[in-house]
Amino acid sequence: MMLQQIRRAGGGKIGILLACVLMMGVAQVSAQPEQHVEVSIKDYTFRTTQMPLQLNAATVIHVKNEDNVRHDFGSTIFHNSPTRVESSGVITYGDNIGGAFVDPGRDVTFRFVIERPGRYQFQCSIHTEMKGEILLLSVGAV
Ligand SMILES: [Cu+2]
Repeated sequence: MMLQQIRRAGGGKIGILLACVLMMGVAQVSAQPEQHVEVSIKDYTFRTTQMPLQLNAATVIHVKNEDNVRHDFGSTIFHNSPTRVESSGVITYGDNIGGAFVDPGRDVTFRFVIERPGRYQFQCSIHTEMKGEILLLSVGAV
């Protein structure tokens, strides 16, 4: 609980750092590790692998473009969430980003905290038939 308050008040960096310290030092404490969503793009199709996602936990979406053309990963999932985007070694931050373009053979990593449960669509704005979905469960929901 204390971790969440610090993360909200002080920004993501402090929270993530603290989470690492907690995990190394006190194995019994159920500090939440990062939860990962892997998205690969091949043959103009999104393929998604995700574990059950929980609210208010550090979340990483990794998008890899295995095609020979440029694609886009666009979604409302990042709206109103401070998001760190790493693309080809360049790191940018935004509170309301709509996604990122992924060049052929490259990958993009999004780091953020999801605060609203639901089904989040994502799509490629270049090839509008390309769509996918990320499902976010609410903690404690039965
Ligand atoms: Cu595309």
